[in-house]
Amino acid sequence: MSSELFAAMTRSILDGEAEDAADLARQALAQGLDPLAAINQGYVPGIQQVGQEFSCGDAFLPELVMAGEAMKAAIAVLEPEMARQGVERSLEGRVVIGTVHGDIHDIGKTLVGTLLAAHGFEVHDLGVDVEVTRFVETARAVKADIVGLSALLTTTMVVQRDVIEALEDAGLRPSVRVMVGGAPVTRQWAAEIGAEGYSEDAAGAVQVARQLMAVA
Ligand code: B1M
Repeated sequence: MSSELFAAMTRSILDGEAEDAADLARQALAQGLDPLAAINQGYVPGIQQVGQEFSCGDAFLPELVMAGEAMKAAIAVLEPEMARQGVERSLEGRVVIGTVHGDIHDIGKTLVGTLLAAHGFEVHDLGVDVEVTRFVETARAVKADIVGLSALLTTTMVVQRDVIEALEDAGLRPSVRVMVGGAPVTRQWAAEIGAEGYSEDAAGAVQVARQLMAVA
């Protein structure tokens, strides 16, 4: 029963058990479950609960770290299958993606990058804590169509605006479109800073990236 498996996945994140999380991911693949459904219905509820407990003071940094590691262990098992499902697609566009300077949250950003690659985009993932200038230099070097900026902290989402301004100063706008995302980021914020694209999740990011290519 997939609901029992999803509940066990949630538990593995709450307990910060990376090996359990990875084993359950293997079981999901063996049962032919959609890897993205496993992430969204199994693991994400767990990490969201840990986040809530952390903000209320019911969980502490070590628990946050362990939950994050468990989440990454599960995604590492599921990622190849997500990538495999996207093979043999034509090139949809070039994306430079990263988590902005000051921010080391990489789970959501990596998920977005993996799904974009699985759907035919050439993805240049710069990792986390990426300096503003690095986004600009890479966008120029690879002739990016889209720059994707992830931010998970209210203190770092402002860096998304810095990157947009730096792209403008470098003369790369409007040929380079910008998509923003991350837990504190909203459609309203995207509009305020002049980002053409916003998505609240990874599947939506693929749709948004396609729309951005269509109007390019
Ligand atoms: Co941090 N953390 N964390 N954390 N952490 C949050 C974000 C927080 C909301 C927790 C809380 O208090 N409730 C809070 C931020 C509060 C705020 O700013 N208002 C917080 C804090 C405070 C911190 C520290 C400051 C804690 C400390 O040190 N005292 C610290 C900051 C470090 C830093 O970055 N400088 C910190 C550290 C960490 C860990 C390292 C322990 C770990 C990250 C591990 C890792 O990434 N390798 C961690 C974790 C795990 C979280 C929570 C619990 C989960 C984040 C996550 O991975 N979610 C998080 C609480 C929460 O978000 N509910 C929290 C799962 C992931 C699939 O979702 O990343 O949202 P998400 O990505 C989604 C969408 O947002 C969207 O699609 C993704 C997939 O569906 N999306 C995009 C993301 N990027 C996108 C880009 C796009 C489009 C869509 O286009 C380009």
